[in-house]
Formats: sequence, C-alpha cells, structure tokens
Amino acid sequence: MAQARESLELPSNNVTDKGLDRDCTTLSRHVLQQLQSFSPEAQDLSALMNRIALAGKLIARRLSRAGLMEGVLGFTGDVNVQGESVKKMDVYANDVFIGVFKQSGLVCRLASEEMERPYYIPENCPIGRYTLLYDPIDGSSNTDTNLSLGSIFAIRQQEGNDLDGEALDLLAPGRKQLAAGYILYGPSTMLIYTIGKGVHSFTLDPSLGEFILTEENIRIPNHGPVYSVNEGNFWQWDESIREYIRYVHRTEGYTARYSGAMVSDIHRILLQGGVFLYPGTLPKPEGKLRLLYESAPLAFVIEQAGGRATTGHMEILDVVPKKLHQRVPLIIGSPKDVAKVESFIQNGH
Ligand code: P6P
Repeated sequence: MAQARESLELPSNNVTDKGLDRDCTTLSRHVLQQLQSFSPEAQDLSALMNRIALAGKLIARRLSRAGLMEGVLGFTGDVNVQGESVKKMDVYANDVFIGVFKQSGLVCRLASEEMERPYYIPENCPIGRYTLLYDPIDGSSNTDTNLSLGSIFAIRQQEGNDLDGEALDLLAPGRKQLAAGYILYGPSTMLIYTIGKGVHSFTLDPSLGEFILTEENIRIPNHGPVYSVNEGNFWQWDESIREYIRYVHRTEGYTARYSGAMVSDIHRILLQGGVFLYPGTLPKPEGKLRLLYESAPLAFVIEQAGGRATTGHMEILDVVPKKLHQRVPLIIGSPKDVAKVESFIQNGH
C-alpha cells in the first residue's frame, strides 16, 4: 500500500499553474485589472476592447480562408477617399468593425480610412459616448500574397453632441485617446493595446476563440538594429533624410526590414528596437500616413512602451489635426534611433 501511496503523490494544492492563470487572463478581464475598477467607465472600456477582439477574430478567420473562398481577394474596382484602389478585404474589414460596434451600444461614430465621413449609429448616439477611429486593414498590398497585415484602432471620448455631424471634436491631439492598439494578422493573430497603463500583448488561441495574455508591460529597447523605410522613395526625400539613410548604410550594426504593412514593421521594432520612417516627399511633404487612425494610435502604443513618435519637428501625439484624414510624416520607435533621425532633420547631420 505504501508503494502505491508514493506513486499517488499529488501536487501540493498551493502550486499555482502559471499556464492556467495565463489562459484565464482574457482581454476584457485584463482591462478591468488594469483599471482596478468596475466603474461604468471601466466596464465600457472593457466592453469596447472586447468588441475590438471580436472584429479581430472575424477578420483573422476571413484571412485564414481567403484563398479557399470566392470574392475575398482582389480589388473592388473602387477608389477610396485616400485615392487608393480598394481591396475587397478593406471593405469586409471596415464593415466588420461597423457591425460589431453597432451591437455594442457604446459607439456613436466610427471614423475610418475607408470612409470619407464618419459612420453614425443613430440608435447609439443618445448614450454612445465613444468614437472608434480605425484603419481596418493596414498593408492592403499584402492581402493577395498571404503576407502579414494589421488593423489599427483608437478609442476617443465623444465631446459634445455633434448635432451638425461635422465631428469637429475629433480634431483634437492624440493625447485625447482613451485606448489604442493594433491587431497583427501574422503566423498567429496578436492584439496589442494600451489604455495609458503600459503596453500588453495577447495571442489568439483559435481553439478557445479567445485572445490570451502573452506579455505585459512591454518595453521597447532604447536602441535597436532595425531601420524600416521604403528606400524606393529615396530621391523624393529631403536631403536630410537621404543623409540619414547614407549614415545607416555606412555604419555597422543596422539592418533594413520593410514589409509593406507598418503594423508588422512597428511590432518588430517594439520588440527588438529600431526605427520606422515614412517621411514626407517633395510632391507630398505631409507623407502618406494618416494621423487620426494610423500614426496617433501607434504613437500612443510606442510612447507607452518607452519609445517616441515624431513628425521630425513635433511629437505625433501633440499634433492637432485640421481635417479627419490629415496625413503626417512619421518617425517612430526606440528613443535613441528616433533622436538620430531628428538630428539629421534638425541639424543636417
Ligand atoms: P509604400 C499600407 O498601405 C501603409 O499605410 C503602411 O502600412 C505601409 O508601411 C505603407 O503604407 C506602405 O507604403 O508607399 O511604402 O508602399
């Protein structure tokens, strides 16, 4: 019997199973933990993040089967407000966010790269206190080649009643964001977010249908080897940017990485350090990237991780947009690397 008892030795009941604890940390629970509160505002934010997660699951599911379905890939034949050819995935993802937030009851307006004007959900507006700003698919050029893509989101408090539908309260600096982050559709689907209390990552477990906590309080390295920029624009840049590129070409320790989806490139920089640039060009000095639903959300995340994001002359989060689809030059990443780029822009070296 003694022999049998030894083989039956049970683990002591004070052993906490880290894996089990982590598997139970879902996104909505994590938001409440972050806020250490069950206030109506905390519950709202938790519910909003849950909706973002649902949108991410629906988009990830579509992308994972795109090659097996009719009508998912390719172009719609339309051109969006940005003057860009629209992919079918752009439209699908844009509609997914509208659909999941209609059900939420919390969001009155959605502003997206794909829509000239904000989309209003009238039934939500009397109580809807939040606005979702998003880029439904970042990196559309990668949809038909099965490469990484992203969705970028920011949540802002609605200020005033916007009776004229001009959404002028959205023309406020990025420091007004309540929450921001991105979903990365890669080998796995990840969701990275901040509500101003650090940066946290979640990985979608398809078998559970849940985003599970993966890393808390992510800190960007002070410096890293990666510089991420489309060098095909080299001769359209200002001389100061060309001088920076010549500097990294001749200096040991730098490596170029550029995927065509900045969510993917910036996620790499968040973890390994470095700098992503989309500078202005001579024909387009304001650059390509949109402030309200691309640069500002990513700037919030990177600043919360200890990094920086600037136009080259001003912190991204301090820029006051003049219009909904305003573009800004973007230099974002590790503090030391962003400062290096700035030194070329501001001092010519
Ligand atoms: P280019 C995707 O359209 C995007 O907004 C970013 O995700 C990406 O880094 C950039 O544009 C790619 O633009 O001009 O280098 O092809």
